[in-house]
Amino acid sequence: FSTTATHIQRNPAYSVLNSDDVSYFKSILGDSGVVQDEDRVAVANVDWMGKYRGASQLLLLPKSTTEVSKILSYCNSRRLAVVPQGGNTGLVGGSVPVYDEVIVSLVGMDKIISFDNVNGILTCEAGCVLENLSTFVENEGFIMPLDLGAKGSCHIGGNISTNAGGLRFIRYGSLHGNVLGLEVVLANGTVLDMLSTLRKDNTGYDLKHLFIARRNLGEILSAFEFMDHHCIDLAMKHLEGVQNPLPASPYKFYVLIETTGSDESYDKAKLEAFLLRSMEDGLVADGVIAQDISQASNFWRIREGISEASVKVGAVYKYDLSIPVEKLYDIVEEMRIRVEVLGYGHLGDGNLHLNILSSKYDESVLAQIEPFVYEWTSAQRGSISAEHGLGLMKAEKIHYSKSPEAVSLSMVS
Ligand code: 2HG
Ligand code: ZN
Repeated sequence: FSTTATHIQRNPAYSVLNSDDVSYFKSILGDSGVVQDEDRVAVANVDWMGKYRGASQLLLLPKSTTEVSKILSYCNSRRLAVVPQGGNTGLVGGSVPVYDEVIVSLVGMDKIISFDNVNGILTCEAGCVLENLSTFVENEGFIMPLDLGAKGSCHIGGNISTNAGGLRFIRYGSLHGNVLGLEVVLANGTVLDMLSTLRKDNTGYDLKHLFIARRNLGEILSAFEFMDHHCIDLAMKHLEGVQNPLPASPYKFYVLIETTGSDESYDKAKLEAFLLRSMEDGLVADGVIAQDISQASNFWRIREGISEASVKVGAVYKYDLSIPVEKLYDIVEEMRIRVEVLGYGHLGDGNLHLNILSSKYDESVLAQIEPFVYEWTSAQRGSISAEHGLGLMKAEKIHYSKSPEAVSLSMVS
């Protein structure tokens, strides 16, 4: 064989592994997590094409984030070079050592942690084999947005680290666009918890049933907006020239669904069937479908005009929160005990716009809202800035949504 990496010189600043190092690793991983057996280490030293080959003496098999963190923290302090390894199916020599790096294989971290079948969110460890994940979600009626030839061996961690494209890219776009959160161990062992958007607990609130719309309309759904009746009342009162398409309807919630497919008559039939079925099932009490562009823009005018209508009252305090969809409206109801509130937003993204109305800006009103809103959102592991940004308003509040490690990392990067 030949290795194409020989032009890279081993950096003399890296230490050479010794027996104390091996003893330390055994103390954290146990004997079975520390592999020195020549045959087993040899397999991990070479890529599957036999093209790239390193000379590592040690293969480590952590089983948890804590163990990965301890390994990296130790290697960092000892200046031992490390190569992380997943399914070792790469084509560019990225998953094997070049010299004597310690190989940290994620093969033992192959657990599916949770699957939220309301929102279609999978949380799993980095060492899960792609095909196993596909089979798992397919049994739940979903599919992975990634498929590729090496699926039987490659790990999702490696897929994400290389932003693997594969066979479904044309439909679902890049894998990074499908990753909602990550837990990351930095080279110095620091654990960065950026998983917050993945933590769903599914304690049922009726709003989650509205997600059935998402499943039924699937590929043609292009907007899924919700607003409570306070929003509709306010829009009717303050916006000129808009009409309530459901005039005699004292319902608590309204949803505006837009579909954009390639065949108008097919889309319309699908939407009508969905509405009919939802009404029969009691999920939806009443609904109308826009018959032409001008009706459709009237519907949109109501939804888009809520923000504009909210400032007509005098003063408005605006919060832009990402919250697990099942809990999305709980905060609105909790706030309503104290102040006048509008709840609306992008339900499809779990993004609530919480608007608090007041006759004037006043410290005593603000004291009713903050820090409660931020603390509540933080306790749900939500985000205090879903789409509007932090700005002057929330520059000092970032810690409610990001760990100190993540904040300090973004300061230096
Ligand atoms: C919207 O979705 C905008 O209407 C504005 O993001 C939200 O004013 C707001 O709170
Ligand atoms: Zn918005």
